[in-house]
Amino acid sequence: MLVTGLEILKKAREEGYGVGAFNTNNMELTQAILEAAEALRSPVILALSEGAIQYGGKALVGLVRELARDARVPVAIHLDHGSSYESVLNALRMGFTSVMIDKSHEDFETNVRETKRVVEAAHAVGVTVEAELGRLAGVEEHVAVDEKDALLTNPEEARLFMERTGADYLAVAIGTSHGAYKGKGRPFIDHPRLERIARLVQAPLVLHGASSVPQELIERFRASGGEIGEAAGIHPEDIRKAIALGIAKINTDTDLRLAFTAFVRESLSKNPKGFDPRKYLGPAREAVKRVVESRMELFGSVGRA
Ligand code: TD3
Ligand code: ZN
Repeated sequence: MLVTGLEILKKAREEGYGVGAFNTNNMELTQAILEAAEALRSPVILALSEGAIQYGGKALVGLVRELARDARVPVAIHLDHGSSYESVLNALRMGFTSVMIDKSHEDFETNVRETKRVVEAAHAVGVTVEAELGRLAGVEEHVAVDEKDALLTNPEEARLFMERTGADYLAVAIGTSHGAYKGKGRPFIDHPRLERIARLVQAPLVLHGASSVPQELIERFRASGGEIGEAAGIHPEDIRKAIALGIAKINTDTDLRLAFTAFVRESLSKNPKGFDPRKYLGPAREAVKRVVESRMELFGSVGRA
């Protein structure tokens, strides 16, 4: 059933588990995410970026909406990294039940003003809002403290930001970054900072750039001819700890892309004579479903639907 983002996330923060926001841009990814959620009785958030909406258009949004409505678990359809008021309004018109406005690259006052404007519009039609404070650049462990401070979310500012904007959930910068290269070895995560933020902000907190980039998937990707450098993601233990401290929404895109692509590659190279798309998209869909299931186990959302 289709619900707002806050409906799912409020319960998650209160009860101390995390819910995955998984990015989709086609039918197979959408099915894999929803099949995993139903199999494990987990609430789930389907995230579409502006790029995904542009790529898939009405066909994709219609499919996502239809499948989310029919799902036997709570599902929110979420605009990921909305870049403008217009983009958010467009998502509201298309029936999204959760929107993100990302003005984290603007100064504090602009971020407050723009976020507030979006909150008013979204709340007027019963949709809940994610905002972001701090910059999601990859921050290395050895970076000087004051340099980190300029990039990562300031706890006192976070409290003020949420008070002034009325946003429903907050994306924080605590060391993660988007993509398959999050740092050397075990990428740095600032748990003490998260703990301070969570003490001042009662709203559900959001972790972007949370993919774990499993070594097994990297090896599979390479074995089938894929080329990738020194990839590294967030250690599962670091995610578990972040959830215990107040993270309720965990964004995962890269892990799904890696799984999907590795299995498409593998299927194509195993059967060079084949040309039936179902024969290589089917195994990729199954692989994504397994990744989503293992993320749900890690987040603790299994059986919460
Ligand atoms: O917002 N997103 C998804 C879009 C970013 C492009 O990958 C995330 O925070 C996902 O982060 P990750 O770790 O999967 O790249
Ligand atoms: Zn993100």
